[in-house]
Amino acid sequence: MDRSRLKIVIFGAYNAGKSSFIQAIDPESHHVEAHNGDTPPTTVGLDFGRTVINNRKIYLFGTPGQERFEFVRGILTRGMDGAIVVADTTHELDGLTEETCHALSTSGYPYAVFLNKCDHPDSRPERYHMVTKSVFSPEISAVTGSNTTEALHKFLDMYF
Ligand SMILES: Nc1nc2c(ncn2[C@@H]2O[C@H](COP(=O)(O)OP(=O)(O)OP(=O)(O)O)[C@@H](O)[C@H]2O)c(=O)[nH]1
Ligand SMILES: [Mg+2]
Repeated sequence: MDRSRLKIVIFGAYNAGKSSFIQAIDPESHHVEAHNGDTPPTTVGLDFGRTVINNRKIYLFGTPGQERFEFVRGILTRGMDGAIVVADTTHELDGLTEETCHALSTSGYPYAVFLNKCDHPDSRPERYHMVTKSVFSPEISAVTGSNTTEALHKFLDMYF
């Protein structure tokens, strides 16, 4: 397998911080969103970002958080080398995150759970204990950028 390029797919619930994480890693990342009236914009298609770590090209593909975009998630996982689940630690563990972690744990793909929004006063990373027990699960903040690059480096070092 060609390990000089890696496709990493970013999963996570609606509003978890997937787009923000990709933006933190690659400020020039591209992002497709839908504007519907006064609700906050949400990702319809995908986010795409890239970076180079240890001479390796890393391609990050963000998946849409909303259930109705399930088909897009299916397309984005083709050719995936590894996955990162972004978890919103200001909210309780949700069904999509739990199902995604379960599916990844039985799939054999390298994956990690990035505990996001740790800068927020309501952040409680222990909410995700059930899905982080035996998985690399660093605490990050996608908006401040805190620990984002370091966590991605460690994840890649662990598996690739
Ligand atoms: N305090 C805090 N807010 C964050 C953090 N990451 C994301 N947010 C906020 O959470 C909201 C959602 O962030 P997005 O990056 O759009 O989340 P997403 O997972 O891409 O959302 P969808 O694509 O709609 O599912 C935004 O208002 C962000 O500013 C973080 O680390 N800390
Ligand atoms: Mg998004």
